[in-house]
Parts: sequence; C-alpha cells; structure tokens
Amino acid sequence: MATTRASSQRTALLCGPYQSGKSTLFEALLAATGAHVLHGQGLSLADSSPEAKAHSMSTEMNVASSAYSGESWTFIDCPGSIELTQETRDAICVADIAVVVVEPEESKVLALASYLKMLDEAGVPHLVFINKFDKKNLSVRALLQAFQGASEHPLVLREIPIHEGDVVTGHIDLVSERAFHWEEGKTSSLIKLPEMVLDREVEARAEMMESLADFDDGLLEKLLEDITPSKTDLYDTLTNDLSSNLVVPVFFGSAEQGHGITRLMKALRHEAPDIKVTAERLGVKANAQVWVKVFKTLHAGHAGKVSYGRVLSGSLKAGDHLAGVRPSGMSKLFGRKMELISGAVAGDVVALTKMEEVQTGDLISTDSRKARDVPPPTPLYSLAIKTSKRGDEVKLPEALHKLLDEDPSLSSEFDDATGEQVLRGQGDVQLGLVLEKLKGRYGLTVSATTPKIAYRESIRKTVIKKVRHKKQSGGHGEFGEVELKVSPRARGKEFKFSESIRGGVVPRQYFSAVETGVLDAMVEGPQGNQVVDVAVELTDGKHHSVDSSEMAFRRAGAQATREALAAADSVVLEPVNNVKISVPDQFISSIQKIITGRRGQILGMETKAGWTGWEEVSSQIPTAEMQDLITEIRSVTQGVGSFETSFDHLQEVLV
Ligand SMILES: Nc1nc2c(ncn2[C@@H]2O[C@H](COP(=O)(O)OP(=O)(O)OP(=O)(O)O)[C@@H](O)[C@H]2O)c(=O)[nH]1
Ligand SMILES: [Mg+2]
Repeated sequence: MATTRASSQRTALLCGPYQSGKSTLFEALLAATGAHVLHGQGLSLADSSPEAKAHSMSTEMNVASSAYSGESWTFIDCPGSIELTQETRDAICVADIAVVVVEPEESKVLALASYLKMLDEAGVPHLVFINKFDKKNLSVRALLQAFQGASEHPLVLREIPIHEGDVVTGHIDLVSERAFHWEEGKTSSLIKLPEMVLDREVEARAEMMESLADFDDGLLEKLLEDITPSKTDLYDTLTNDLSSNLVVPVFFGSAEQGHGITRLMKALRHEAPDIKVTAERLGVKANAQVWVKVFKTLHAGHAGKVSYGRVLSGSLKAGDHLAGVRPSGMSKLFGRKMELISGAVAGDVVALTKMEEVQTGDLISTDSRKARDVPPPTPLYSLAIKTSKRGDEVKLPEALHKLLDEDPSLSSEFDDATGEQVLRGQGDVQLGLVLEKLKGRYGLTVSATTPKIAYRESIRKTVIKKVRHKKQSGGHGEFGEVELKVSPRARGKEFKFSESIRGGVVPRQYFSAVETGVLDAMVEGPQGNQVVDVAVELTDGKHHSVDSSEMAFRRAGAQATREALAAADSVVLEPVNNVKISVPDQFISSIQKIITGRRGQILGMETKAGWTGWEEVSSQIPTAEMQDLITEIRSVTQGVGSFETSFDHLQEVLV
C-alpha cells in the first residue's frame, strides 16, 4: 500500500512520566534539526522560567519550531509532574504524533500506562522512547515485556541494542538492518552487524514483522510464504499502522548523550501523520477556511496575553482577524523567544498576542470561537490564601485571574461560609507554583493555610420558649412577645418557619419580622456555627397597639430562638463528600485502609469502564479528612491514583 507523504508542517509532542528526560530529549531533537541549542550542557532552552529552574523540573510546556530536511517541525515538551497534566491534556490534541518518554525501569509501567491511555483516548498516534539507555545492565527484552502491560496496542520494538559488557554501545535498526555505534557528542557511526547479535537480530526482526502482519494481510501472506518483504513495504506498513494507532513502535537511546536521536527524528519524519489527519480528528475539514486550535495561554509580562495555537486549516496573514478580533501580533516560537512572522499555513504553530477573550482549548476561526467541550478536571487539593501586605488584596484578583487563565485545572472562589479565598487545583506542588508565580511575577506575598471546614450545627430536642421584648425609654416603647416552638428537622431539610397564631395575638404584619429575627439568631448557634435543619413555629405571643413594631418582634424572635437553641441539645455537623477513588486493582486494599483511616465509609467497588485492570472505589469521607487525601493516594499508587468528589450531606460530629 503506497503511503502519501505528509505535509511539511508537523508537530511532535513529548510527554511521559516525571523526570524521564523529556526536556533533555526536546533539546536533543532540536539540536538534531540543526537549531541552535547548547545541548549537552544542561538545559539551555527548555525550562527557563524561575519556577522551573528553582525546582529542576518542567513547570509548563516548552514549545519550539525548527526545520529538518527542508520540513518544518514544532516540538511541544510537556511537564511530567502528575499535578501539571493539564498541559499535556491541552497540547495532546494538536500533535500529529506523540513520543512517550520513559526511563528504562520496569517500575514505570503504571505511570507509562496512564500516558498511553490518555493518547489512546485522544486518538493520537504515539511511539515510546525508552530514555537513559546509558545506564548499566539494561535488558530491552525485559523492559518491553513489562511495558507491554501498559499498552492496549502491541509494542513493536524497532531496534535492538548492541551491548559491550554491561553497557549499551549502539543499536541495530530492525527495518534497515543497519548497525550503529554510539559515540558521545557525535553522530553515531555505521558499523558492520556484530556477529554476536546476528541471531538476536533475526529473531527480533521476525517478531516485529509478525506484530505488523496482524494488521496487514499483504504482509502476513508474504511471511507465510517465506517471502522477505521489502524495506519500502515495511516502512509503509509501519507508517499506516502508526497513523491508525494500531501499534506502538518502541525506540531507545540517551537524550543526554545524543544517542538514538537521529533514528528517532527520522522515524518522526517518515512516519508521523499529516496536519490533515490531525485536523480531521478535531472535526476540521482541510479547506481554505482558517481554523486554529489554541493549546496554551500565557500572560507574558509586557507582551500581554499570548495564545499558542496550531493552524489546522487555511492560511493566515499577520493582521487577519481571528475570533472576531485582530491579534496584535503573530509569532513563531523558540522557547520563550517569539519571532514575528507575516504569515502561517496549515500545520504551523503560532503565538497570537492580546486575544483577551480567547482561552486554551478554543477552536477559533476568522469570526467564530468554539469553546472546549471537555470540562477541566475536578480539584483535588485546596488552600485558603491571603495577601500578607496591606493594599495587596486589591491586586490579588487580577493576578489570580491571569494564572487561572493559564491553567484550566486551577480554580478559585470566595467561600461565604468560611470567609476565605480558596484556591483549588491538582495538588500541593501545583498550588505552590501558583504562590511562587504570584510572588515572582506580580510581587504578591500570599500566605496559604488549610481551608477552614464549613461546620454547621443543629439540635436534637424540641424546645418551646416565650420571650417578651420590652423597652420604655420616653416616647414610644418597644413591645413584642413571642412564643416559639423550635424543633429538629431531618438532615438536609434545612430551615422552615411557620405560625399557628390564633385570635390575632400577634398581628399578621409582624410574622415576617419574627422570621427575620429567627434567621438572625440562626447565623450563629450556641456552638458558633450556622444553624441548619431546624423548624421554628410561632405558636403564641402578645402585642401592644402603640408600642409594638417590626423591630420589637424581630428582637423578640431572635432572643427566643437563641434561648431555645441553647436548651435544645445542639450538635455540630460536618460536611461529608462522595469520593470515588480510581486505582489499578493491586492497590485496592491500601485504598480501603486509607478510606477507613479517614473516618470514611466504603460504599462499593466496580471495574472502571474502559480501563483494564482499574477499579473505582465509592466511598463517603468527611471534608475534614480530605485535605491531603490525594497526596496519600498518589504515594501508595505510584502516582497514578486519583479521585472525583462532590458534597453529599452533613453528619453529626461524634465527640
Ligand atoms: N542518565 C541519563 N540521564 C538523563 C538523560 N536524559 C535526561 N536525564 C536526566 O534526567 C533528569 C530529568 O531530565 P529532564 O529532561 O528535565 O526530564 P523531564 O522528563 O523533562 O522532567 P519533567 O519535565 O520535570 O517531568 C535530569 O537530571 C537529566 O540530566 C539520559 O539520557 N541519561
Ligand atoms: Mg521537562
């Protein structure tokens, strides 16, 4: 089957578990294209933000475009921290191909699986690059076997290592059957196939072809008839199987030492699909109409708001309208460096400035804008935040707005119940970075504490109270007498006010004043919390034709309620949440222990739909026990476990 070659504006995304070497590979690939990167001396282009430098990790994606063999390539390097996965989620969809970078350790299988799952769900063709192959005593066979457990599709090994002693010194490409010797800092040199790996090469090549033949009848027939397929046949099959997401090719090398990089780059060049395929996946037809998918937002100091987007179709000139407005500039990206360009075509990645209304995830055309339809993930961790310096509190909302605009997995709101500004996100690392950015970019020192719990209180007993409010201080007096029956209601029934006044002892016009007084008293019950689930009935009272007033009845109502509540055996209530924890099944018992250790109740368990080997444990856990729940779940599940939560009910705090 002949394969049409891709257009020359392609994008490869690098993703994968934390610290696997994605940013190092990002620079190595750029260096391989001839871009000016001081590769080999630590990162020189990627991770240039103060936060990334301070933590020696990627804190946001790195994007750079370069040219290779006359084609334009953009690389998007995503952070690996599990708390910053939103960046990967947002960028994945614009990539023609993804390279999942993983360390050569079998223990990484679960972390790898979550990336492969994400890519499968997004329908993005991907390959695996096993990095750090400069380590000793590596067995690609054992790794492949372990990693296969992470993939729904067959992993197809594309090269095998040449070992000398306990180190890998080169590789043999299984399609071209050529051997390369790795030399640090230099391009690998072509060598003769070493004798001692000939048998292994034949075996590995046969395995590769068998995997491919499962999806290609032509190839299968040739193998059955013992006909050796041509290299062109193999390359075509590989390209087709990869773009249809049927197989996952596996490469290895060392990003730091530059080994296996040219091989990887060539595979990307020959096998990555076209922008047309990517556009179609995003529901955009390849025609003259301009469509741009926005995959990142940055508030870049004096440059203002910058939206990174990929042109999916049509072509753009600087000054053209998008989403009904004119971007103030259009640039190509090389890390944080933006170089103004006069035009862009389908496949290009561009940075558009000052598109204030546009958000990450938007699909924009000349005068339309479609927002993303996938909601951002639910928050898993929260902090109450407060500026420390007087006057800064007015600057906080705008700074926060910009940071939230950059990361849809963050949210913030003022909690009326506790009087706190609460910042929510995916974990303590992500929220810590927000605080650092508030300080570094906006000069705001913000302190953070565990958010207060919105406790409530209610009562256990019914109490009847009569209160006369009377004041005589010259002129009109104040007179109002009420008898209230205050009784508990079932949980969740909230507040109810009624009256059973006979004979007009309390005139109708004062009923709502009494109710207002009752509500005044319910704001803070005897234990200091908002009172809920209480019924109050105005049963009796007295009025005075001259001295009675709304204020007098309001005060009487409030006083009677206070006295009744104090005598009604009050109880503190705490919020309890539904919590659905999803983890690979080997962690179920650890999760059960975590739930019970947090005063939680396990409600049930079921297999997670579409996630082989994963379970979802449904439970109810008090909010007071949930602050660091995500940290503990991650620590027992190699970082992959997560949960969804929503408020369910209030329950009595047992003392
Ligand atoms: N031995 C070895 N170490 C490497 C290699 N590539 C990267 N490293 C080291 O691995 C660590 C992480 O490298 P990065 O490139 O920052 O990894 P990353 O995947 O981008 O990290 P995050 O974005 O924070 O997830 C650094 O200490 C690198 O020096 C490699 O090929 N071999
Ligand atoms: Mg990185």
